[in-house]
Amino acid sequence: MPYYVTTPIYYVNAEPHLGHAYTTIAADVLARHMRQRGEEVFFLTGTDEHGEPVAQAAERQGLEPRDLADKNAQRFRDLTEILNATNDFFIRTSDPEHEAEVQRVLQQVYDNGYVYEGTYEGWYCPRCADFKTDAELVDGNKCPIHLIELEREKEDNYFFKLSAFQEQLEQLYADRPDFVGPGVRYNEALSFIKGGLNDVSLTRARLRWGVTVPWDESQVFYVWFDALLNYYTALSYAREGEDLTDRFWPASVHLIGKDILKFHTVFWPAILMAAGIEVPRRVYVHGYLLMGEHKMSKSLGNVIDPFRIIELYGVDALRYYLLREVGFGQDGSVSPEGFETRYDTELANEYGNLVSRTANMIGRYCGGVVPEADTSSPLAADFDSARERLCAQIDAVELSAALDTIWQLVRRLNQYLQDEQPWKLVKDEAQAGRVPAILYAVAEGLRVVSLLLHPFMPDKTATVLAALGQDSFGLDAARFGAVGGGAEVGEIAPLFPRIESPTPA
Ligand code: ME8
Repeated sequence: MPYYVTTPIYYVNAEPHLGHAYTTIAADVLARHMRQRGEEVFFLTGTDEHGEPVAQAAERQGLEPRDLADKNAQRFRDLTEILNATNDFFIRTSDPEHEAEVQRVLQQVYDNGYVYEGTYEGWYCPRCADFKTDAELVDGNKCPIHLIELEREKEDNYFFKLSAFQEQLEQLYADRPDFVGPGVRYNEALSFIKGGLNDVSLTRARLRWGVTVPWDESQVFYVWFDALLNYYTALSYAREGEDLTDRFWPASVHLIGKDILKFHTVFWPAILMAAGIEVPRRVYVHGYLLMGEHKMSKSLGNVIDPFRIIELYGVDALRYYLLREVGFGQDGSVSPEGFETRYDTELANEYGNLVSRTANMIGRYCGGVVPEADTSSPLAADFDSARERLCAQIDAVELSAALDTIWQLVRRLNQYLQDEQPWKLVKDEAQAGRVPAILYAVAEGLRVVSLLLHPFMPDKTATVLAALGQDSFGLDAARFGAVGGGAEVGEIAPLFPRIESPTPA
């Protein structure tokens, strides 16, 4: 079945930070892994450009919303590229094709009888582009996420009859326990629904920066409906002259952070039902990257710049660190110190050293060629069961668990070398004959583990695989013993060289 994975589309009201990089990296790991399995994959990311958050940020900077959007959309595109993300398309909600498709779908919702005129009054957070209930406010009348004072807003606009989907949504959750993952987020979404759904405002009367409402051109659509629809509209124009909707819809998985759970697990399926479109297969919700105890966020100003880390340490180290340090699905703290520790102890000492020791020994003891040997190594069973486990973990979007499965193999190989000590055996005439089989097993293990690791660290693993004579990345080849000896092992420069940590500015 084709695999369609998405990230949220990011607001262009500010520059990208590490939190945005996190979701894009995770989605890229899924996309790359599924391609390794031979699936047909479509991977979408992009930018959310309409609404108050962007209009207000532009005003603060003395810019037109479109100019701010152009500037920051380019920064998000740059991020996608520097992260080595293999997205098939980058959507901008200011694309005219997207706008036309939003109008078409929401007109359908209107024609189906799920829209009415009303007056809205409530606490509105312009940064969230969302109304808050009294129960959600903190410190009097502050937004619980952005900690800014909120104002009460009142306006006449059009409402979406979310309440009409109470039963259908409950049924969806009953029928599909994996609609939302992990389980704790499924429960959160379901209890929100069971708490009783109120209708929501679908349009804004005061704002100009948005998609015009086709049945009342004095209004624009509320940015969240315009934004959510990106996942669907992109397929209609991502590839010139081709409509990919039938092939890839419904999406396999929408990856999101927990800040936008309600929109994706409640509003999104409801609006699709109202338009008569199939709902996605799954929404997977990851946790927050924290700085100390606080969510890393542009409004709190405690953000880490991913461009800077990549410039210093390379993109693969960052990709690895984020998925290793923070259990995917949970919140977790990140820090420069934590990053450096994992860089030194795991990337340089465990994987990097394994690679250079293996290449050196094959150079010195085997004339630089992976020895031909019996493929029935004691390592084979561990590697093959790990591959199965990894695929199941990726299917369940358990990315940190998947990375741990791989890392146990890296450790298994280091342990094997430590136990066998081929550098001692070569000096003992009675034992030296065992060395080729040992080095074959390590080289073969390294080849398999590098294939499994490829989606997480595409550049470094490609270097290792090329040195081992493996130039394709399909998972079919990731079986221990699938390749015999004979590969000429080239020179491999240290994969993770020591980096002097920069002095704080
Ligand atoms: O919400 N930890 O855009 P946004 C982990 N435009 N992930 C984080 C993070 C953190 N500290 N900070 C940001 C929007 N993210 C809307 C989405 S989708 C139809 C519209 C990631 O720029 C995470 O994926 O505020 C989060 O959900 C997203 O960035 C929010 O990005």
